[in-house]
Amino acid sequence: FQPIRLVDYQPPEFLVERLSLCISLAADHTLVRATSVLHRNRDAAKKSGPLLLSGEHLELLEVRLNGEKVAPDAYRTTPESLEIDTVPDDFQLEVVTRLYPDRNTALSGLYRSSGMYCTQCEAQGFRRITYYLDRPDVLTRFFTRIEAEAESFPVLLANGNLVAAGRLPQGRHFVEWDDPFPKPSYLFALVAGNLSQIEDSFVTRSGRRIVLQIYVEEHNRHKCDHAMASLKKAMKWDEEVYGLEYDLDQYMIVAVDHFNMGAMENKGLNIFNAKYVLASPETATDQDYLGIQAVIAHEYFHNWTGNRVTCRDWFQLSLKEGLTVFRDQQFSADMDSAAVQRINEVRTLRQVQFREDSSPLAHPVRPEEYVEINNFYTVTVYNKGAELIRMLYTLLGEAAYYRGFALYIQRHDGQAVTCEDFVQAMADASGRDLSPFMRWYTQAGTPQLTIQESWQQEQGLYGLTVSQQTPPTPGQPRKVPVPIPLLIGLLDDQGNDLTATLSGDHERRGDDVLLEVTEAEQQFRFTGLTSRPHLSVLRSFSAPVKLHSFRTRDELAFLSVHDHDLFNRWDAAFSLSELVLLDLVTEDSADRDERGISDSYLQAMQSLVRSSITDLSLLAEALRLPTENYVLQKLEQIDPDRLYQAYHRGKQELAAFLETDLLDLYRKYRSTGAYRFSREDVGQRSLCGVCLDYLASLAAHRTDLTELCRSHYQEAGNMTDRMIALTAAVQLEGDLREALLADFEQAWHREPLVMDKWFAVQASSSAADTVGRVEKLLHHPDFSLNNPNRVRALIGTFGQNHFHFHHHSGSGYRLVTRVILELDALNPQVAARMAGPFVSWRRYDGQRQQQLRASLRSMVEKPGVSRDLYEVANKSLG
Ligand code: DPP
Ligand code: ZN
Repeated sequence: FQPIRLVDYQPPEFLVERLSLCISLAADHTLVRATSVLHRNRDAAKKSGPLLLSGEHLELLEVRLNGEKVAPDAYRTTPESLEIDTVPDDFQLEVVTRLYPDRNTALSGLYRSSGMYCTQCEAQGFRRITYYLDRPDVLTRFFTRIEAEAESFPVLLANGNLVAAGRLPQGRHFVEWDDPFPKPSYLFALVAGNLSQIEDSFVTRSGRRIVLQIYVEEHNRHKCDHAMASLKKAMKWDEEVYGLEYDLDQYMIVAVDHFNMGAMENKGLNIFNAKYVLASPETATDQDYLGIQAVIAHEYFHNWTGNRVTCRDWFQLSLKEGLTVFRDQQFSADMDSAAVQRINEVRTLRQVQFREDSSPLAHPVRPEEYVEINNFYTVTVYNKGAELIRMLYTLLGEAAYYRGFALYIQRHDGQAVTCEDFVQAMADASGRDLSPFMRWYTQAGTPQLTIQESWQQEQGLYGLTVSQQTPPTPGQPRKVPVPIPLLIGLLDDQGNDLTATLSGDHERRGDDVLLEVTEAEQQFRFTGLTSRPHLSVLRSFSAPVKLHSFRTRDELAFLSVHDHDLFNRWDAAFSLSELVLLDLVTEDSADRDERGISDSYLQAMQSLVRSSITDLSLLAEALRLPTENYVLQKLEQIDPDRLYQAYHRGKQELAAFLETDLLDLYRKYRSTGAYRFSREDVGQRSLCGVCLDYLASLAAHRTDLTELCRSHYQEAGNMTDRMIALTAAVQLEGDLREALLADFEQAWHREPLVMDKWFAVQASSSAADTVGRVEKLLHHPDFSLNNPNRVRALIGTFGQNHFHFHHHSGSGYRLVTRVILELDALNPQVAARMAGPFVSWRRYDGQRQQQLRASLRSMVEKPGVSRDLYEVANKSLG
């Protein structure tokens, strides 16, 4: 497989003036007639030559040029293309293809999901529908006619506005959709099915009434209200904050059961993984509610950042994704607890993105080459990409940021552009030179910051020496410094902010001081202090960097109680927990049993539990420990057994120390009233969940605590509480676990999204028999490799179960490898994702290395391996 390189980018040789699709769905195949008007691109380097179109898994039936049939010897097809030898500069092209959506298990292009037809064209699925210039810089106006049997497919949808509909002979019917906004093919969508809808409307600030529709299967109709409410909030928010209004008259969302990703922003017709649409208190958790709100908003926000202004090529993916993730993060922060929102973003970054950044798959936010673009829908492109936008926001300040954004839209509306174009608009609007900032886009890896403090009492002089260093990543042995916005605060011994009276080299951002770190090493000085301050650093996580720990545990304990920046207060507790857990993992086994965790840590956590934090979600997050998957990043060589033992010993010790406090909190906030998705109620449930999780870790020999789990389950009036109890019970081996799992299955076997939770909770269990259980679940009648949600629930979750996936017997590795090899033939995108846990094989001991490497080899060498899986496995082997 040959990589595609950014440096090889060439403008398209042809442009498409308009495209008219006639898609006729028949019982066992689909016919597509694509009629387009093409012109040679005057801006292209080449001014003559054949027309080369992309196409995969297609049966070509006919090609016509200006109405004339093209003789078969005047064109050539390969499994990936159609090349027509001689074409004039301006012409009409007609291509007729046949496809078989019912056999499409890759879920890219046109496919069937639970009786309905739907499409997924990003990144390169449109070429599975017809031969086309399937690249994001070719924009055109789409006209779509769909024909299908009327009874089974009463609802026929495509992008834009409905312009015609009518009956056809033999029980068939047709519709015609016209999308007035030129778009690249990856934004095309089609849906055909027997769907019911809920409808609402939104009046834009300029007074236009937009029809909003959510299409689902009839039995899910009652689960759309939260999605609809989220959509309306998002529309309003984007008008108020970004001044952006919706453009078409109709906005449609369709929920499908089989979907490779979360959702897709097709123009006017978003297609969603049902997981991000359907919610009722009985079937969805608070986290699901929050996820739906965020993803509905994300896809809606793409209408401007992605659709109206799109990407020139797929290397620029973060242009739309990083920006749109940042926008949905801003939105979520405004809707709910801003601190908790930020905490969760930072957890993902540290636990998933930092790990990717230090793995063989590390790549810049704007990658330079790929074998399979689907492998680059990553936390780096999305979440680190969003951090880049956030840094621009912090560096420029709010006003200049929004000016820059408006300029970007004004300049590039209707265009396909690059990351440089975005940064240039920000530079022009703020009058700053942002060229050094582009290094964040081109350089992979997580910068490490080292901070040294100095204090001279006589002069009241406080100094910081900040140095940065980014470790090498594959293909980038040497790194240069990047511009880092460092938000800090200085506190007195009571936690009061001293920054208001400071003088020194800095700007202000709200309550915080902004230091701009641009060099490998830099000094900052502050005067006007009477006593040595406490440093609160990297407030709000103002840059995606690792802080070399330089603070004492006492200092962290102080900040965890006194910092008035809520995010940093959490961060101090988190860092403290991390240090304590690391100690337990790395200390000598000889003195391990005696020492236990330090009193000062236990006291700090107790102060938190007893603190006056009123945002209960925030308190819950402060108490939640860093995961094993986070802690392991700091270890030279990972010993999964030792990590697991130490981690759980630490957690139990903490739980035992805090038991009475945890029980008090639990009893105080446990509520069995009617479900409300409100900030207060979510906070209460979250806090009770954390308490129960700690308490359950002590429950092995404690019937009172086992009973607490049981009653939590039995009294649960919603899925959030039910899952909290089930998750706790599944860690315990014994009757309770079996009873609750059986009850849950019996109650919910008709709800696929709920059954995903049932599969996942067993795959995530720390109980000793987990590998065997997962093996058994592979043969459960409800398990299917054809449903990505189910695969992610069972295999994806198991891959993150560090201890059991890395079981010393190798049984975890064998199980996942077997599934990946089988899945690769069906759905390469998802198969490649499942290989993630193998990637960092070098971090383990010799025997595990051998087993992991053998697994990766079997993937690379599999006959007929997909490019998706090949690229991931091959890069991992290095
Ligand atoms: N573009 C989609 C999203 O991020 C992914 N298919 O929303
Ligand atoms: Zn997106």
